[in-house]
Amino acid sequence: MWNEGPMIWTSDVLILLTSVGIIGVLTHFKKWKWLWDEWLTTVDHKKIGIMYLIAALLMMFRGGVDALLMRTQLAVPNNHLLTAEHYDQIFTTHGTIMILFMAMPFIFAMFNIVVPLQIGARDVAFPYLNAISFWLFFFAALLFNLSFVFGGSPDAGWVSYPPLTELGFDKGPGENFYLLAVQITGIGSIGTGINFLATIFKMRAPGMKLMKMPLFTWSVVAASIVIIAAFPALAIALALLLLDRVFGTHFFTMLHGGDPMMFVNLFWIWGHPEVYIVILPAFGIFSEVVATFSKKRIFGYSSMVASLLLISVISYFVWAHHFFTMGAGANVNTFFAVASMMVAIPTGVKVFNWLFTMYRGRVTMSLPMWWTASFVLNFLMGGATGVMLAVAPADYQYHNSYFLIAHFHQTLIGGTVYGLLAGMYYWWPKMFGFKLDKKLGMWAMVLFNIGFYVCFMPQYALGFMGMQRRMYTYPAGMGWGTLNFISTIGAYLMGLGFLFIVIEVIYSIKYGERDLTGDPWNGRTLEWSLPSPAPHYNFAVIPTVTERDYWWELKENNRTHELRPKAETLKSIEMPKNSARPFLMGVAFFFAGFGFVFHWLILGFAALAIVAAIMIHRALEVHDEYAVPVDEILETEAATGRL
Ligand code: HEM
Ligand SMILES: [Cu+2]
Repeated sequence: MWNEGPMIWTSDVLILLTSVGIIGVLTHFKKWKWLWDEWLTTVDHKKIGIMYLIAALLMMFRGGVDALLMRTQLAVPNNHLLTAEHYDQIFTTHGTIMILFMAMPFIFAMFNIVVPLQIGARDVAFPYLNAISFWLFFFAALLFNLSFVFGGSPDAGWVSYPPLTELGFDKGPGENFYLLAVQITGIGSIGTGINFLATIFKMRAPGMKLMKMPLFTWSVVAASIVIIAAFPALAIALALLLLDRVFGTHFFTMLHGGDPMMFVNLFWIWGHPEVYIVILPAFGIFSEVVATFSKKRIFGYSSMVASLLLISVISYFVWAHHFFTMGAGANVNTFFAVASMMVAIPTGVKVFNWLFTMYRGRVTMSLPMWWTASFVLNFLMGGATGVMLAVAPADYQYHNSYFLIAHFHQTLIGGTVYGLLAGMYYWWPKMFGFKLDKKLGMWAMVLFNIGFYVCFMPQYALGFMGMQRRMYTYPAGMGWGTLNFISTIGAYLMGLGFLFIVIEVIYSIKYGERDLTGDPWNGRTLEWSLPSPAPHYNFAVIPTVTERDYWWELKENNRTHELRPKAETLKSIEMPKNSARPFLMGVAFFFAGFGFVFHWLILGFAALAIVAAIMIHRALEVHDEYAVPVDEILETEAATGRL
C-alpha cells in the first residue's frame, strides 16, 4: 500500500473520497433508514435485480478502466507506462472482474428482474436465499477490489494456474484475494442456479406448460443447469489451491506428488461451461427482443429450446480445447476438437431462427433491436474464429496469441455484453417506469460497435503476426506498432460509448419518456401485462395461461381485461418478510475472506462462526412471511388504473 507508487496512491485517494462522498450524501439527505429498509434488507427479486444491475455496471467501469490501461500501455512499442508486474495485475483483475463480477451479476440482474414476472410468479422459490446470493457476490466483489489497496492485486491471470500460484512462486496476498473472493461469489452463484431452477419448475402460473414458457425463461433453465453442474468444480479447484497455499498441502505441487495439470482440468471443466453460462441468457434475450420487435412469434420455438439444452450439454465435452498444446495426444485432441466444433450447429440453428423471425416481420429498429442486429454479425465472426481455434493442429500455431484474445472478446463482448445491454434497454421501462433516451443510446451503440471492430479486428492479424497474449510490451522491430495503435483507438471509442450510456441514464432519469401503459414495446409475454414498475407482489391475481405468448394472444383478441384484478375477488397475499441476515452473512463472509487472505486464522474462523450462528438463527425462525392486506392491494391497483 505504502510502497506501490503514485498510480495506486491516486486510486486510494479517489476511493477514500468517493466513500466519504457517499456517506456524506446519505447522511445529508437522511437516507440511511431508507437504504436499510428498502434495499439492504430486501428480499424482493425486482430490487435484488436492480442492485445486481448497478453493481454490474460499476464493475464494467472498473474492468473497462483496466482494459484502457492495458491498451494504453500497448499502444506503442517499448512503452513504460506500466511495469511488467503492474500489467500482470491488471490483466488478471480485468479478466476476473469482467467474467465473475460483471457478466455474472449482469445475467443475474436479468434473471431476477424478468423470470418471476415472465412466469406469473410473485417471487422466486427461495427469496431469502436469493438475497444471500446477492450479498455474497457483493461482498466478494468488494474483497476482490480491495486487493490493490491492501497488499496488492493477484497477478497470475484469471485462470490462476499453479505452479505460478503456488506459495513458493507467489507469496501473495494478491492470489489469496483471488481465491477467496471467487470462492465466495461462486457459492452465491450456485445458490442462484438452484433458486431459479426451482422457481421455474415449481412457480409457473397454472397452465404454463414447459413448452409454453418464454424463451428467456428457457435460457435461464439452461444456464442454471450449467451453473449447478459447473460451479462445484471451480469451488473444489479453488479450495484445494487455497489449502496448498495456506495449510501446506500438495494437491498441485509437483515436488510432493501433486499435479498442477489437475488444477487446469478442474478449472476448465468450470471455465468453458462458464462462457456458456453467460451467453445462454443473452440468447434468451435476443429471442424475446427479435419476436417483440418483429411482431411475430419466434420462428422454430421447439428447435430454439432444443438448441439451448444441447449447447448446455455439449459445453461439458469441450474443456480440453484450452490446452491442446499440453501433450494429451492426437486421440484426445481429436475428441475435444470435434466436440468444440459441434457447438456451432445448435448455435447456427438459433441464428437462422432469429433471421427467419425477422424475415417478413414488421421490424422496428429500437435500441434493443440495434444491439441485437449488431450482435448477429459479431457472433457469426466470433463463431467462425472459434471453429478455427478448435482445429487442434492449427491451434499449435495460434494458441495463446492475440488471435485468441480477438476471438473471445468478439464472443464475450459482441455476444454477452451486447445481449445484456439489449436486455437492459428492453426491460428498463419495466424496472423503472421510463424509457432510456434513444438518441443518446444510438450514439452509445454506434461508438461502441465501431470501436469494437477498430479495437479487435487488428488483433486477429497481430495474432497471426506472432504477438502473444499477456505481453506487457514489445520491441519496435516486430512491425506490430501500427495495428496496436489502431486497436487502442478502438478501445477508447468503446470507452466513449460506455460514457454515453452513463450520460443517457442520467439524462433519461429526468427527461426519459414515462411508461404509463406497462407495455411500451407492445410485448408478448406476461411481464408486459403488469404496470411499470410492477407492484411489490407482482400479480394481484395469478393468471391462468392457455397459450404461448399469452399476453399477445389476449391483446389480439381484445381479452386483456381477463388479466385485470376484480375488487370483489381480491384476497390478501402472503409475501416474504425482509431480513437483515443475508446482508450480515455477506459481511461475515467478507471478514472471513479477509482473515484467510492474511492468514489471520482467528478472524477467519470467528467470522465463519458468525455465519453459522446466523444460519442457526434462521433455522429457528417460524414466521418469515406476512400478509399484504386487501386494502393495500386495492389501493395499489387503483393507483395504476387497473381496477
Ligand atoms: C472495452 C472492452 C475491452 C477491452 C478493450 C479489453 C481488452 C483486453 C486486453 C488488452 C486484455 C489483455 C490481453 C493480453 O495482454 O493478454 C484483455 C484480457 C481479457 N479480457 Fe478483455 N477487454 C474488454 C472487455 C472484456 C469483457 C467484456 C470481458 C468479459 C466479459 C473480457 C474478458 C477478458 C479476459 C477473460 C481476459 C484474459 C485475462 C487473462 O489473460 O488472464 N474483456 N482484455
Ligand atoms: Cu472453451
